[in-house]
Amino acid sequence: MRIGIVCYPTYGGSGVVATELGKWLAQNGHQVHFITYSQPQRLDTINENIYYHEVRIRNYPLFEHAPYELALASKMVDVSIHEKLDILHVHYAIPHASAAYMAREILRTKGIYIPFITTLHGTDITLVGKDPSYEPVVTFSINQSDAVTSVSEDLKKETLEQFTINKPIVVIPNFVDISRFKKQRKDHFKKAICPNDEHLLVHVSNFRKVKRVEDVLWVFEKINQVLPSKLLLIGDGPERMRIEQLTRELNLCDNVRFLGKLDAIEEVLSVSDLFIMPSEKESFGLAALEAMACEVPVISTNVGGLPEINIDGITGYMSNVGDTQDMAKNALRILDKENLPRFKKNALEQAKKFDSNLIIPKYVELYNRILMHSTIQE
Ligand code: GMT
Repeated sequence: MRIGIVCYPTYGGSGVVATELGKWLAQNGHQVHFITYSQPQRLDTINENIYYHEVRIRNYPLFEHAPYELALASKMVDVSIHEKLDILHVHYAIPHASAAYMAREILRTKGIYIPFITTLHGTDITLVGKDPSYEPVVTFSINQSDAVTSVSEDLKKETLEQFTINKPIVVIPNFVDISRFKKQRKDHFKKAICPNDEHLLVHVSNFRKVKRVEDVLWVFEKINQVLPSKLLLIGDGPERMRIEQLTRELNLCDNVRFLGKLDAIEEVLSVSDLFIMPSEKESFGLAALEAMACEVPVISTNVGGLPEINIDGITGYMSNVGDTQDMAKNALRILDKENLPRFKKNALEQAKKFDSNLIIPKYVELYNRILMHSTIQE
């Protein structure tokens, strides 16, 4: 199959899922064409089946806002024709689904039918998508998609509650490459960060408000009063400055390190004891799944799709949003040396259920189904 993948190339779950999906498809003999405005963060391997097409936005003094969606739709048309694509798969509804709709309709006027699949990831529905400034276009383009997928049961439910949807939504959860995300021996690294055998806690996100990174610090502060620990914060984003400031105010600078947009996250996860995800909203929680694959238990909130991956009392614990007292209490329970090995083992067992080799074939199956169907409909 020749598949066009459209995604955000930035540090965020939807881009990671799209890129890892494309890499797996390419390794399994499909031809994959990434269409984005810059090289996706995780597109770090060379494969003869992977192509990258950059969307160039031509600016003009008249434009206060560059018309990205038009440039993207035009690029999709161009790539579809010249690379003879079979299908387009767009990740994150805004503006990718409406650009795909436009591309499909332009191609239709040229006698070509390229179906498109929209994967809903989270904030495209739960935060941005339902804003009245986008809602009519989001509803329309979801309904016009040839197929729609969501990354959790909860996101499907929320989409059906918030929008008037007349298309079936197929749930295909996030997945993890367990050959990459696995516990590695990195003792030297652990020793450098935790010279006195402290426990190592970790958080990975794009530092947006919805991630509530300040709660990570409040939880850490409480844990650290009882159990000497270190905290690594991976990622970057709009909240970073505020979090740095809070770290100073809480007098935690000696025990907290900001590592920025790290590529080899699995190396840090390999030496971590606990992952903290105190999000206000989280449609799935890919970063938590990657941690679990590296045998790291999870302290999370109980929102969105998190209960679908973090099993309370088994792979970690869940608390209400903002209840940092409960999160710290649960964290100490996990870090107890009697309990930690069991939680680590359970985290890995749970992650294995989301192995890419088990989940990604569901996308391939969907592509085949849509292609069969759209040939008949043409
Ligand atoms: O907030 C992020 O981490 C990025 C965001 C995105 O769409 O880029 O992630 C969403 O998609 C991920 C992949 O499907 C999910 O694992 C995340 O839970 C989801 N984030 C939110 O719902 C806040």
